[in-house]
Amino acid sequence: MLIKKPDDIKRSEITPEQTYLNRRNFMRAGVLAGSTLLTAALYREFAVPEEPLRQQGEKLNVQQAANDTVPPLTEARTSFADITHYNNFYEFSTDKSAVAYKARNFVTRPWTVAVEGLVQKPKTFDLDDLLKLAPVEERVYRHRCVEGWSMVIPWVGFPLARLLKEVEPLGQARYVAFQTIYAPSQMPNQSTGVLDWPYVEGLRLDEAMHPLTLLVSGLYGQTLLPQNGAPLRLVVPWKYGFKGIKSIIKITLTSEQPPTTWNLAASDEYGFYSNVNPNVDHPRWSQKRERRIGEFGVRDTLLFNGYAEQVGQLYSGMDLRANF
Ligand SMILES: Nc1nc2c(c(=O)[nH]1)N[C@H]1C(S)=C(S)[C@@H](COP(=O)(O)O)O[C@H]1N2
Ligand SMILES: [Mo]
Repeated sequence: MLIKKPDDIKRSEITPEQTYLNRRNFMRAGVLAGSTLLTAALYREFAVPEEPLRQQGEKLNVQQAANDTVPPLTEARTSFADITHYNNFYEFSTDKSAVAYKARNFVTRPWTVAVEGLVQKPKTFDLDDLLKLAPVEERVYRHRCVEGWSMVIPWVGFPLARLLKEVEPLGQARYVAFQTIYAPSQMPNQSTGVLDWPYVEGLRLDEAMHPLTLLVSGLYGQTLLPQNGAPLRLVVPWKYGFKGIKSIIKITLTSEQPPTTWNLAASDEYGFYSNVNPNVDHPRWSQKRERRIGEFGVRDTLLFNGYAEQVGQLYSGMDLRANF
């Protein structure tokens, strides 16, 4: 297999997660995957109709960030068009440019989010009640995908801590598990073995309670479009993008470290922590640099994606190579 340096990578070629998947599917089918070309051909989706030109969400009543926990970003925001048409959402497609179209009819109402497990007051929230309970604010964060690209996104959301406090975690709770909706009639790839479904993710409780950790319901002042994880997704800005699980229906407080989809798929490549770290390479490629979507050239990747001052102490004393 051909591994390229980030400098050589063109947008359409950054697909290591997908390369892995193809390998797995080939193995399942009893065929040996030898060439990237062949695997790309397998997944190329022909006949993807033209995308709707101007998809818009509903305008949100957004407050300015209420506190000084959010480091100000001077880097340019990625365009709305790129944020909404360059997506990883494998339930719909493994082709980043096809997700927007394939997800366009995804139904996001009515929607409930169950918060349960080791909590005093388990509750299933209707999404609109949940959003009333927690006023949303704008948070401009860097977004770094493990594949080597990044964006700057003005998310709209509220701290996950606000929801967790509402249900009162018990003393034994040490982790938070998240689950995406399972709706194979709407999500075509859930009828395939491309990943184990439903998509699941997890955080340590202190990571989940950190003021930078958001539940997101919008971006650029509008409700999320389906391709970005409508109606509610997680955003953890110091971790690789795959931790930002989309279209969440269940949140469970646990005492044991919960399974995560990418760790289940390839435990040697994707760990539980998945903190952005230029000093710990992925086994098949470097994490030292990244390509900012919409810009030419590459940038240096920052430790904890530039949020070390805010979150570094969560990992003091931990070996970040062993806990990748
Ligand atoms: N349910 C679900 N959540 C998911 C994914 C997915 O395939 N399914 N992809 C992840 C990955 S790899 C990334 S980089 C981000 C992409 O979010 P965006 O499309 O809003 O930029 O979503 C993450 N959340
Ligand atoms: Mo990603």
